[in-house]
Amino acid sequence: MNSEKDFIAKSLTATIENGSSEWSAPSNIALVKYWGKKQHQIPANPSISFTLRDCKTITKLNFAKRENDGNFSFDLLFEGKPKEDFKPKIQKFLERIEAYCPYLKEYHFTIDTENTFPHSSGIASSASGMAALSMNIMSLEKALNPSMSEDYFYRKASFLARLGSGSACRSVKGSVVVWGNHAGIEGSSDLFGVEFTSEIHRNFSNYQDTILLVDKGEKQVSSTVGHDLMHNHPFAEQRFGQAHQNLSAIKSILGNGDLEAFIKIVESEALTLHAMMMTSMPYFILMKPNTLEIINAIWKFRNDTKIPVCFTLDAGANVHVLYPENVRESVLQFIKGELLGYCQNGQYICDRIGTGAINI
Ligand code: 2P0
Repeated sequence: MNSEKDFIAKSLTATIENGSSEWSAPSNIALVKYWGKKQHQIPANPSISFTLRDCKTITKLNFAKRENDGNFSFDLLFEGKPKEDFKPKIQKFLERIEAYCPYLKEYHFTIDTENTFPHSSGIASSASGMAALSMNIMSLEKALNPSMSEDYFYRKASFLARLGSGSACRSVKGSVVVWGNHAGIEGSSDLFGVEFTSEIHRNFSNYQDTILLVDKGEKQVSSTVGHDLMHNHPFAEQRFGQAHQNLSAIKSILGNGDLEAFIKIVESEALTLHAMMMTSMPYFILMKPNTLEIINAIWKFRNDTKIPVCFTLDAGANVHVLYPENVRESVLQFIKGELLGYCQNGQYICDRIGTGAINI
């Protein structure tokens, strides 16, 4: 499975009139960031992420056979109610994946979706949402092609999710997921995410991610636009090279449990991501003053206590606070005492490493 052609559905031997499936898929947080892409969501550099456990999208798909009139036919419900605003994104997704799922126009779909995290919390639901929908589409394809292997099922789900939103391909399977060709990671691919299967040191088991909601407003610049600004970016080639090096380094770190080295790479990646935004043309800043307050407070706390807590950032102002399970109590006390004042309405979400999509 190393070419797009391998993902064109074949052997659709069964006839399915109607049915339903339901999957949850989690959000993920990148350690080495994806920022910059080629056509069809092919990443400009490889990335690696922790899969989250509790921040997820739950999507139910009903399907009923219909006359193929050359159009896609679907209703979209968000928390049980029709949501017209989400439909164009789904329409675009279906158009992108149609070549690989030629059966889609033969069905009417009802897509009923909800998130476990608060709506417009500034946590992107595109990764978990596109992954959950892709799992459901693969459940239908598996019903049409009962001989499909489990390996193909998950790979194609990740492949489809990628076409919906790049980072969504890292939300399908595994606790640590690599997406993008990397010389040191066998089986890694630009087409889909793969589970990081090397041994992971116990320092990282049940690793904690507390998400501090600094700003829940609409971002001024979407990720899609941000990715695009890496074309002709003056530092692009250096950055893509650095991501390869950082992925090699983090691969060793995940094996040897060196938390000091982990912190250096993860924080540098977060700041580099935002540095790319600040040095794009046009340039933009997604961090807020409170993002920097939190970063400085984390550095001071770490310096004073030697507790291995660090931050990372997504394409937004929120801060992900990452730390090992054995320092949970002291870090939560620090967060509650010193960081919540920087959060919008004092809001935060306690999450941790999870394992991927779940069939409900
Ligand atoms: C990541 N981000 O690796 C990076 C770091 C945000 C910061 O991938 O245009 O929603 O749908 O492929 O996946 C967010 O961008 O962008 C993202 P598209 P996506 O997680």
